[in-house]
Amino acid sequence: MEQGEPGPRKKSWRRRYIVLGVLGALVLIVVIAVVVALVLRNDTLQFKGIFIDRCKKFNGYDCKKVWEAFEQAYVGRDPCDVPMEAYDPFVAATPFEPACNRMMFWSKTKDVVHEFTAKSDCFVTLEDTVLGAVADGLIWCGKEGSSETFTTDCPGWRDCVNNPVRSFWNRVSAAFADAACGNVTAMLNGSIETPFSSQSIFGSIELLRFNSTRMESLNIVMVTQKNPVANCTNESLNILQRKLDKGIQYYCNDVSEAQLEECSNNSQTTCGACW
Ligand code: N1C
Repeated sequence: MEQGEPGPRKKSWRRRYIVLGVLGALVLIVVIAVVVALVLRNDTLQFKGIFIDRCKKFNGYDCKKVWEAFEQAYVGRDPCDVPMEAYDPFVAATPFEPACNRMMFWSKTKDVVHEFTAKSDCFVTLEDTVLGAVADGLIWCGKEGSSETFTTDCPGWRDCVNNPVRSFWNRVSAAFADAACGNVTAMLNGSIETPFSSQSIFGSIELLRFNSTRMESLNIVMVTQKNPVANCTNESLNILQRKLDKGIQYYCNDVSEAQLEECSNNSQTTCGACW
């Protein structure tokens, strides 16, 4: 062996350092991945973030207070035991000015309605107000003994009636209908056999809260496709009329989807004068 060359002992130490270094780096990567996964999986933080961001798009609300009023309804509670009244504080924290003559209700036509209202600024749905916007399309629930918000494994419509999502929509729909004023529009689906259902939120809550001291008329827009299954002569609409406060005028128009599209594309159109 020549002088100055690393001996076998030195070589093995160097190898050990390298192995230790690689192992250390691997452990670090795993730790970082676990932390990132935990943060991303933190339902409460994610859900709250979406909620607050949506709330902030509306002026004049204390979004921290709005969030607290919302989460107290279901956090720490059995997710099958959240009545609609649990959201009373949330409704109290989100007062809104009703847009008389421009309020839009719907049943089984969510996509068509929002396609329509997104293009023309004429109508305001519940999801256009802070009341509905913060939770639109979301799922959430709590658990007894926990202060977290969960977004998976929450009870659905079939599991139990008093679940946090259903009770929320019941409560905010009631608040929206309580404020309905002037000439009100509702879009129903002419592609199903019973466009009006007494079990829907529209039929079981909103319609029953329409009040003739504030409202003048209810204008049903029956959205029809090429081969409509139902139109304004549909029997279910007789039930609707019977349930409507007597002082409110009832009208119904069959409007094709193509016609609706034309209405929303036509910027000259004055609001509501399209059908
Ligand atoms: O049960 P629905 O319709 O008749 O409820 C619609 C009715 C509308 O007029 C809205 O004002 O009630 C209000 N509303 C919402 O704004 C809303 N956004 C999202 C009711 N439900 C809403 N969602 C979800 O759609 C919610 O999860 C609920 O269960 C469905 C109701 O849809 P539907 O049966 O077509």
